[in-house]
Amino acid sequence: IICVGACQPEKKEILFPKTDLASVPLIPKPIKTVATHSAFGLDSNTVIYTSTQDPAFEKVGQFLSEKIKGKIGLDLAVNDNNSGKLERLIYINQSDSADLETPESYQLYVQKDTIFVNAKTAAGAFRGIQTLRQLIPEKSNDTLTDHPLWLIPTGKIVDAPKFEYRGAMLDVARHFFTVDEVKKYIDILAYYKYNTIHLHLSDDQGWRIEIKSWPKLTEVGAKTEVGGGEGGFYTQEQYKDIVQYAEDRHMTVIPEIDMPGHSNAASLSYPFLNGNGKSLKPYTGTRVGFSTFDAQKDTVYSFLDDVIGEIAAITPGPYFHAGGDESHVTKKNDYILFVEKVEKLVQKHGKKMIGWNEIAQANLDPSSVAQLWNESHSAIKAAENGLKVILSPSERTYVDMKYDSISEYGLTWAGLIPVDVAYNWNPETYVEGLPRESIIGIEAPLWSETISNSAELEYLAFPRVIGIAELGWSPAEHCNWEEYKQRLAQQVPYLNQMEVNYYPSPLIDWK
Ligand code: TNX
Repeated sequence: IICVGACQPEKKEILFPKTDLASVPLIPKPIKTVATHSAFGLDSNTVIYTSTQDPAFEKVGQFLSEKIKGKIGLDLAVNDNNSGKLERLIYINQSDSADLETPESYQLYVQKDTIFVNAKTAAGAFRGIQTLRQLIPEKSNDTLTDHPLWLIPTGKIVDAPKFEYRGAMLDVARHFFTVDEVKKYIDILAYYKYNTIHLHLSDDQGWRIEIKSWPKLTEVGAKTEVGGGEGGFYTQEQYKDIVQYAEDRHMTVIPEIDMPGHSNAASLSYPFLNGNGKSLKPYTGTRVGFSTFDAQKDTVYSFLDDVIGEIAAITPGPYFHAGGDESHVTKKNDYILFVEKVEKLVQKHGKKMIGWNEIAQANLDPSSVAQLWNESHSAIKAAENGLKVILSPSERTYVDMKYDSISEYGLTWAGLIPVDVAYNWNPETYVEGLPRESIIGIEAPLWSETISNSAELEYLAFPRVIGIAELGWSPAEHCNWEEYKQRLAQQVPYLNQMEVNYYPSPLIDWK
């Protein structure tokens, strides 16, 4: 017998199958899970309530309601005092409990009639509801009743991120990606608890963001991309729209303008910027390291003051990424001078600078951050100078590398990266000599020389970025390939629902 709603107490015997919270294929795996083997029956009488003090909590409740509707079709009211009997309740609660140690920590208690999501901040509640989304089965238990119930296993989850920074980078310069394509990527990243999306907005092949004080950057510099396609750019309004979409998912956008190298598109637009002495032509190939800004000219720095200022003004996050990689035609002294001056400009506009690991050659402020991609010794040097480090070791996290010899897209210079290689490493100990306290987190860069639309992006990103999400969030002792690959196999319903063109790696027994 199953009783819903108006059952008499004496008849209230609910024969739910035994559940096991600990065997739901959650990714990233939470710190602690305790199963109590009963079930919360999510149904049309369920309502969502949130702590009312903070409107950001209500938005988290609305986000959950929308995603539940998208997944199983149920339309749950949020903070609606007229919605009846409060039979089954999801309560998203602001809590100052000392157990919630970081802003993104959360606790999830699933009881028979009530689910509590406790968090100190709305960001923590947002991470918590991603776990809850993953606990909701695709199928209702409609063999028992014509009133469908989606059974959520009861128990308790206590969770917090390993790293404060969990990023994915998208190169929209080599090939342009539309606002909708970027949003789709962000939405999937949020499901796996990423909190940062880094947009590589300029390179030799194209300039991708409107700068009102220097209009030729987009009139000229945005019209090209790898392979000769039409390129494109985001207006400032479109960029703000992406920032808002990310913010709604408690994700930070980090804009990157790559310099002094990787700057052909900018110099083509304004030739006074050019410092390599050669004549300028649009570039649609995939070589690197041939362009540079002129580090000796004051006008270059006033240009950059405007560019950084305009972008900083529409970027709420704390960082501005100034690139700094592969400046092979910039003299070493010029490079150092340039990076140090750009750091000051970034700070003038209220941001902290991030740069690729080459920036460690300069004398930088400890508020700046070095992003390791190819030289461990640079990351160690940066840490010795008090900088924090983001880990993106190319042989593990470069999801633009091919998976294997039959991969359709991707490059190979950092090696082939099958799904297990991208997962099987420990960021906390990977770089020998780099102190744990210096590491703020990890990032998976997706360079776009070989990809130009969502389907191709997804082929390279998925499933590898899902594993990197777990490495960024879960304690090392929970990261085990043999066990992880079973959970990964069970992401198929979600990936199918999102119409994600993931690479069906033969290493995984896909469900
Ligand atoms: C190296 S990684 C680059 C990029 C390329 C990438 C291709 C880095 C900081 N620079 O310019 O797109 O390799 O994998």
